[in-house]
Parts: sequence; structure tokens; C-alpha cells
Amino acid sequence: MPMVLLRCDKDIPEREKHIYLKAPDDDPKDFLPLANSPTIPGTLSERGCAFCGAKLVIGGVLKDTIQMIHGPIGCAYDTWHTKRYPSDNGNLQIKYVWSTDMKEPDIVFGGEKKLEKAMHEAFDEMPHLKRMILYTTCPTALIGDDVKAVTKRVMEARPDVDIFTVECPGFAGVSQSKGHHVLNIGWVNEKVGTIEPEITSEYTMNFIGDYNIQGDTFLLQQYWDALGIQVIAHFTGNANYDDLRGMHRAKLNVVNCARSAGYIANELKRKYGTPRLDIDSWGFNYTAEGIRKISTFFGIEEKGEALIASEYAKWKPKLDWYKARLKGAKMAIWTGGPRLWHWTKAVEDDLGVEVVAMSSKFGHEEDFEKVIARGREGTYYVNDPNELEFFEIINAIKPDVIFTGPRVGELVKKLHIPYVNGHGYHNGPYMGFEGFVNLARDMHNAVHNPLFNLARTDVRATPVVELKEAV
Ligand code: CFM
Repeated sequence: MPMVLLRCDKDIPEREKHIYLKAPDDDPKDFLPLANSPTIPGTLSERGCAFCGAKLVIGGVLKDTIQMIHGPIGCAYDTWHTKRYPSDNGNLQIKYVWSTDMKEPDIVFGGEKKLEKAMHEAFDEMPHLKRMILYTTCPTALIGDDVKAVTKRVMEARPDVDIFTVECPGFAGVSQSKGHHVLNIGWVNEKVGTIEPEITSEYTMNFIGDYNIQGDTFLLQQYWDALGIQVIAHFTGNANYDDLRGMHRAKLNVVNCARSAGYIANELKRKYGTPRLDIDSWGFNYTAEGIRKISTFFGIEEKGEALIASEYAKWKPKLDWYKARLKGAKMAIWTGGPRLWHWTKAVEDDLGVEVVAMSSKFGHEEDFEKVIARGREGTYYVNDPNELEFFEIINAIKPDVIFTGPRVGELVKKLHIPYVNGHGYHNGPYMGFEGFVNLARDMHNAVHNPLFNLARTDVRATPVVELKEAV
């Protein structure tokens, strides 16, 4: 029975198509969980909306750009301040968010005037900012505000500004995945090729799908600097708006998050012939493999090997210290999608950890193909999970640690199971060699945290201590 109907799903039997338990000798083509499909009525999904995929995941990372959200204030609030993507210029992108604050009369009479006013106000208030991304949301898309026309007027009135519009309201797709797609394609069609970057090295690449979560981009950038490779654009960790307009000039597109940003690499290949190279940026084996692939592409293999050797010398002993203490630990990964296939083999090979359950909010079937190929037998693979399923699976597999977000993390804490933030990290960065040691440290501290044993103790069963005695 490789597809599983959990007990909690007895009233929504359609969920069986979304949960797979890998058995020996399964042919994965027979048992791929259904993915990227609408959430089933009756199951409370954890997914984000399409607007969120565009704004929170990709556009909002840019460090010099006004993020104008044309919608009710909640759309801005709920995509602000919740993700840890720092920048080297004071974290403007984490501090600020802009909204047109649509109210009922605006919905009745139209919001274009309000939008135009808000755009001017934003540029007036922060005159050093000259770039803007404008997003529509469910209500402003439904009433048909012509945001492109407004943008055109504002750009005519302010010749020194550049504005990119993302028309991807929340309801536009089944999950945040749709927002990734819309932003990728819009950007390559409208903005790439509108600026010529300064070329400073014969080796140039774009690094696609790294969002500088707690400094991932800063960490990997040390490697590219050591190799003498110019990164024209990071899509979009610590990036400026204009960096991304020059992506057409790179000789190579290196893709980390294929789910959120594989699209732009494909389009750059089609339009400009730039080759696409996919790598995994977490884990020792994978990072080394990625550096090798990139170095081979540019014909600088020796430099690549020297970099790997010096990083191994520095970090491998530390990794091994944790490996000795983590070997055999059981881990669950409950994140968006790609980190399932990025991590399952990495933690197994580098740390001896067994991944026993994985769930993806918005991965596509392609992501499940990748993760099932890399994952272990006896592991659960769940698409678009609900909370009751989490609890039932926890009961079945009893993981030692769960990599997930704070919302689910706080829930599992009540079951006295430690969690590590699998989205924004606990104490990252987690990418690269040094980063994977950080991940190992956070996992170690979670698994061996003595507080969980204390928390498991039922204090009602311990002898009563008189208050007077205690003090
Ligand atoms: Fe790519 Fe990401 Fe992920 Fe993602 Fe995300 Fe994320 Fe994620 Mo949270 S871009 S798909 S939409 S690696 S925010 S930085 S951790 S769900 S697995």
C-alpha cells in the first residue's frame, strides 16, 4: 500500500493520492504523489497565496526597491517582516513595506487614483529610492484596476524611476508557486536586457534562487570571489533591481532553487542561449560537487579543487564532531518543496541522519520525482499537508527533530519534539560548508536539548515540595 489514507483523512479520501510511503522495489512512476493541484475542500492547507510567492519569496528580497502592494493592508502586513533575508545596506527590505491600504469605497469606485497618489508619495518620502515593484492583490485585480496604465503615467512624470508590475493576485494559482512563475517570466520579458552591466571578469554567472536567508548569499559569495567569478546578478539575495536587468550578459546561469526560479534560467537559455547548471548549495558533498561543476565550466578546475580542499580542512573536522553525535537521528522535513530534495541525501551522507518524513506545501511532481529518488524507503512523502496529518505521521514515525516553520514548530514543541526553523533557519546561514556546520550545530542542540526531557516530565507525579522549604 504505497499510497496511504491516514485515519484522520477518512472523510476526505481524496487525500490518499497525496501521501506516499516508499516501499522496497517501488517503481516511483507508479506512486508519485499528486502535486501542484488545488487544495481539497475539507483539508486546511498550509499554503501561501500566489501574490505571496511573488512578493515575499522573490521581489521583496531586493535591497533598493519600493515594494508597493496595491490592496488591503493585510496583504502588506502578512508579507512583511516574516522572512530573514538581510542585505549589506542596512536591511531596507526587511524594515519597510508600502501599501495603498484599499478600503470599501476604493473597491466600489476604483483604486487607480489612490494607487497613483501612493506611488508618488512613496518616491517623495524616500527620494533616494528610484525603483519599485508594484503588486496587485485579489481585490484590486477583481475590480480591474489598470495598474500598467498608472505605472506608465508615473514613469512619464518621473523619468529617473523604473517600475515593474506583477499582476499575480492571490487567487491566480493553487499556491505561492504561481507567483514565482509570474514574476520570473514577467521580469525576463520586460526588464532583462534593459541595462548593460559592467563586466570585470572573463568568468561571469548569475546565481539563481538564493535569497540570502540569514546570509547564505554572503557566505557563497566568498567562494565565487575566491574563484574570480563575477556574479552579475543574484536572483534575488542581496540584489539591486538593476543587477537583475543585466542578467543577459552572464555566461552561465547557476540554479539553486529550481522550483522558485528555474523558469528564468530556462527563459534566459531560450532568449540568450545561456546554459543552465543546477546545483545543491547545502551539504559538504553537494557544495563540493557544485563548485566542481562551475569550475569545470570555466576551465578553472585547479582553483576549484584548492578552494574545496581549504574549506574541508577548515570545516570537515567540525562537521564530523556533530556527525558522531547525530548519527541515526530521525528527522522530518516540512517545508515548501525543494529543501526536501536538497537536504534528504545531504544530511544522510554528511551527518548520518535518517529523514523519515517529508512534506511539501507547493512542490510540483518534478520535486517529488527528485526527492523520492534521493530519499529512503519507509519514508513518508506528503503533498500539501494538513495539521492532523502531521500529528498522525509524528505518532507513526517518532522523529527526533523536525525542520519546519515557526507555526508548525510551536505546535510540535507541545508534543515535546524539538524543531529547527527549516525556512528562515535558527542560527544560519546554512548553505555551503560553514553553513552546513551551523545546520548540524542547530540540529545537535535541538536533539540533545535537556529541556525537552524536563518538559516531558509530568510534574503532577513529582513529590509536592512545601513552598517554605523550597525558598
Ligand atoms: Fe525555494 Fe526558498 Fe524553498 Fe521557496 Fe519558501 Fe524559503 Fe521554502 Mo520557506 S524559495 S522553494 S517559497 S528554497 S520561503 S527560501 S524555505 S517554503 S523550500
